[in-house]
Amino acid sequence: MPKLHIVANRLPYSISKQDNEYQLIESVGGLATGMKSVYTEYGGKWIGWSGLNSDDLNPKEAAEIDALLEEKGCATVPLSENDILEYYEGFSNKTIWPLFHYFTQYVDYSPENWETYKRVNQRFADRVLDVCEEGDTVWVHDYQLLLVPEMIKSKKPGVTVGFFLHIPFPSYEVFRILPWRMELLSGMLGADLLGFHIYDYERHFISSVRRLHGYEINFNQIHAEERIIKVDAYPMGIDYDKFSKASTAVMQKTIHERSDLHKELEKYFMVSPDRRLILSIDRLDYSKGIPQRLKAFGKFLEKYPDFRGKVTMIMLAVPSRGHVEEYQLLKKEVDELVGKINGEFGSVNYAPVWYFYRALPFENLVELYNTCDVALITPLRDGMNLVAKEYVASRNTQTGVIVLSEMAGVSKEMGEAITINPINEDEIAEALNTALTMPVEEQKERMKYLQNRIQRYSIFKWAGDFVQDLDKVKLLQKEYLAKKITSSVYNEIEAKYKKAKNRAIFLDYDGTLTPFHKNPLEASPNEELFDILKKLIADEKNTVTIISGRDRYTLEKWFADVPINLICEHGVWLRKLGEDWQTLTSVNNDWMPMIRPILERFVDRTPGSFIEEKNYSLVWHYRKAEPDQSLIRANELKDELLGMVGNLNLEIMEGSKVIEVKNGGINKGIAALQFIKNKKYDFLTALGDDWTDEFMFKELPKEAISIKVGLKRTAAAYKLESVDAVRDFLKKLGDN
Ligand code: ADQ
Repeated sequence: MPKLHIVANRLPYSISKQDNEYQLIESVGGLATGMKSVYTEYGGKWIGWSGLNSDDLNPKEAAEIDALLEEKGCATVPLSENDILEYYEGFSNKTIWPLFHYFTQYVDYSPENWETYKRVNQRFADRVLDVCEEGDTVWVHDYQLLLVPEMIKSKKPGVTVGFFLHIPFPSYEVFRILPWRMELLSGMLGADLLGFHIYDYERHFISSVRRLHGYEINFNQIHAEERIIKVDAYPMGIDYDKFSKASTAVMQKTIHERSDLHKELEKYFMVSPDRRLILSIDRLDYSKGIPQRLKAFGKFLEKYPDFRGKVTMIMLAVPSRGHVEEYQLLKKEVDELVGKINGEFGSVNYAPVWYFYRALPFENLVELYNTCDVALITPLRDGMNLVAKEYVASRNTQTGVIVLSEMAGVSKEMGEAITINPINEDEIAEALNTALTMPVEEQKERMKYLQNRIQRYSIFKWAGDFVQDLDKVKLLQKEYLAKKITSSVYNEIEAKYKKAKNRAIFLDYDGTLTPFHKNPLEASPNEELFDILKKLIADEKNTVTIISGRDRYTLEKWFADVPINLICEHGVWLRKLGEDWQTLTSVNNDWMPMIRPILERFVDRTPGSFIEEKNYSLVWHYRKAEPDQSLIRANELKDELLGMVGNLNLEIMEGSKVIEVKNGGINKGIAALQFIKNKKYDFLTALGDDWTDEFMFKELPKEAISIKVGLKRTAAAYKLESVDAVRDFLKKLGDN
């Protein structure tokens, strides 16, 4: 039974030592909760770091801890002091974290840290390879382990790898700054399914892949050399019922059972019933916008003096990454700002900000969610932000308002929150006023929608969806790989070839016999290709035809010394060996003056693109243009042309980085059929790589050996992965 394993920087337990004995403390974080349900159900392991410095442990202690964790299905990856410094605090938290959150000024480009990051990622991957078998599934988490997917895939290609990034993936313009961008991207592309919280991160990732790797991308499928890789958005959820139930339980406690914090909160409201509480909760991190939030709160008190003495902000900041300088400076700034606001607006019995610099037990957290009227969540950047969802889940009365940064992934799911720009202190101050004066009915109306949505897409649904899609991606890959020409498939084809007396061989040119060239005019055949073709032609049983969208002059020139049949312009022109050029159908060019100006307009607006004029068609080439822009332009052009071509009996053909407008009723399929109609062939093969070749694959008789070059969906019976594979294939046939 295939298993599912989880890999994350941290294991879902931390270790404490009591009376000289090690004990495990279960993590209560969202990821731990969600993933535990997954890996235990599928009988897998959780691979990660225990949180301890391995230099501090003697071998006996390390073995004792490993054994404890082993019992819980965990496999440990040890980290030494230097690893922690350079891999975790260094490359993960001082390089990737700031860069992916758009804090380029904080990025540390230390090559030593990069080396350690690679080494430690390899250690994680090796541990995974120890515990998993071909056929298993591995789900890798987050930015500390970007290289792990490829490290697993390259050793065990039969393992299905999923990867989820919990932080934003930045735009290409930011990602490209990293000297190691290519390695990181290749590392991630070892996965079969990549998940992000929201579509924007997915889009940024795809754009980096397109620009750096040049892979062909169809919507959210990346056509890598050997595999289809799927990319999708899965907004991470929370254990909704846990918060909701805890919130009810907290409220049902008798006075004696209530926590100290709860009693304090009640006392606060006893002073005056129109008092209000605003809640602010995060790890103390510069990405969370805490200083800006404090300043905005100051502005609010200044602008709305009636609220002074009546509104308090409870600010929880969980200590985080305290060894990193930026975090120490942030702590100082926050301390000072809290002091300043309390000094300026506070009084003997009123503190505007209650500041807690520590983690709180779950129960206290729920008490705060339950009691506070407004959640003020204003990160400058945040992958998702689970605090917003936890607040929603804890509001059993359905009152409460969220003021939310548009820079948090969660804002995409919370249209009912009051969204603000986290830098705009005035806007936040206004939003606080709106939130605090919002009628209860409106609060309930908004909260009802939020609760429905957040409850539905819980952490369990999120994890389940991802795992299900991992299964689906396996099926998708099979569909694409099913018809690969393996050596046994080749032998069958060769046997048919040997037996045949009359063979017709149709060969597309660009992308099939020869790789694409930035400048199509420079893609002439080389000696190797001539040798392959000449050998095939030398066999009298073979009728070899190049069937291409190119114009006849170019092909005639390139193949002047080769006795080969040519079909050009997708079937408009035909030249049989020893005969003159003939058109296969009656066509005219009257439409060209109408269509040319449209294409010219697109050339003007798309630098690097150009028009090719053939006898019976016009082609807009955009291979040399900027990839993302030209893709948008290509869609616009298609749109515009589609409105015109019907009346003119024209067809629009989309090839590889080209859009071609031509007379209707002509294509490579019709041309190939015309070509073979007067003779009986007992071996038919057609090779091509793009959409225009699909006509051949569809039109030729069923017994034809149709071969698609590349990984895209096709009507062909077989596939070869590249031009090199095509050349090998033809060379072997020709050697017979
Ligand atoms: P974080 O940056 O840690 O997570 P967030 O999603 O808000 O941000 O999660 C914080 C968690 O810590 C919440 O579950 C919250 O309850 C808890 N917490 C906060 N303050 C606490 C306190 N004082 N005491 C106890 N617990 C406290 C990263 C990304 C996010 C992404 C998550 C999940 O940065 O963008 O949402 O991963 O993918």
